[in-house]
Amino acid sequence: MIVIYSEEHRLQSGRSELNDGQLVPCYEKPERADIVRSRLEAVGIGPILAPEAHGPAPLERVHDAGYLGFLQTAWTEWVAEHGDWDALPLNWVAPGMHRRVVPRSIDGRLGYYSFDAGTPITAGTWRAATAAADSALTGADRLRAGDRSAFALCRPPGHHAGRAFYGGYCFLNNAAIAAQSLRDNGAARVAVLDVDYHHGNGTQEILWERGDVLFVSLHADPADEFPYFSGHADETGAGAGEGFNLNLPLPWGTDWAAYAEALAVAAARIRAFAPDALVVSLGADTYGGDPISRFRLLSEDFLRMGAALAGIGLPTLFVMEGGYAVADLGVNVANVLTGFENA
Ligand code: SS9
Ligand code: ZN
Repeated sequence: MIVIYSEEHRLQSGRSELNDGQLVPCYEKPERADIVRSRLEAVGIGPILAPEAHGPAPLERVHDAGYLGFLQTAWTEWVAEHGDWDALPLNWVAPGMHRRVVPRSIDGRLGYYSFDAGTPITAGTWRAATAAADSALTGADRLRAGDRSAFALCRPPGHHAGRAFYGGYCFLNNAAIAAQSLRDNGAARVAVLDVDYHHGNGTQEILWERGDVLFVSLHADPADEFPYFSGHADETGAGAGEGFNLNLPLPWGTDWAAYAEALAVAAARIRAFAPDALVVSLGADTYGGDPISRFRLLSEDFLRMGAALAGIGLPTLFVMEGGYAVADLGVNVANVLTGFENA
């Protein structure tokens, strides 16, 4: 399968994130994409191609114009105010406060447009994020051209980014942007299946009122796990989207046997929806060795995951999301794609 990859991912290289009360080196780092790329080369998955630029229009189909403008200028404004150091937010709105007025202050706007302190904006964030979105869009183009599958090796990831917010290492929602592109170019229905360990709260928010794009997510129970305020089983969509959002929260310690059962439920729901294409938000942080996650999948289980995804029987665009056990990330991601191709 064709792999779409941009060197521009390196431009997102934050110094630190707030984790467990400390500023620690960013888990979401350039080495992640490097090791995936080299493993794909080693096992012969490819060719690996650069993305085509798609311009601002497909981003504006999914994200708020004010938010996109903020992301483009945030770094310059931050440096003018505080100097050359990663931009992190420090204040958020609480119930009873107001977010009617967009703050003039860059610090105020960082909080206004975000939901965590783990997602630094750096000099290269906008360029890296747009290259990742272009990779997902180029992958969507491949499906339209008739490919059975494609892999967009996106970095930074996207599934936590909403219409007008960033967080969870994500700025632009690559999977939602690709799904919208498929819709805008002839697909009547598209399904997004999120297998990252964390709930894809951004994708859910973007697709909440959509009956034409089904969102299904397997993830750690938000009662215990980031992002905490999204991902419960009773979140089913609203308006035209009622019934088109399926969350399958799973407990800490989930292994392949339990995961496979939930994946079968997800697959059945997607087949019943009968979409023209499937976008898989592919996080490998369900791996037992992941440093910030608590599922117990083994490397060989990712082969089984790929085979199960192939069993859904749809043209499939894989979009890279999380996975922080860097040494094993290449093997785990390549295993999903190999399992899919060999099914
Ligand atoms: C764990 C902090 C988790 C955010 C994780 C975002 C994952 C994106 N102590 N912080 S796939
Ligand atoms: Zn994740």
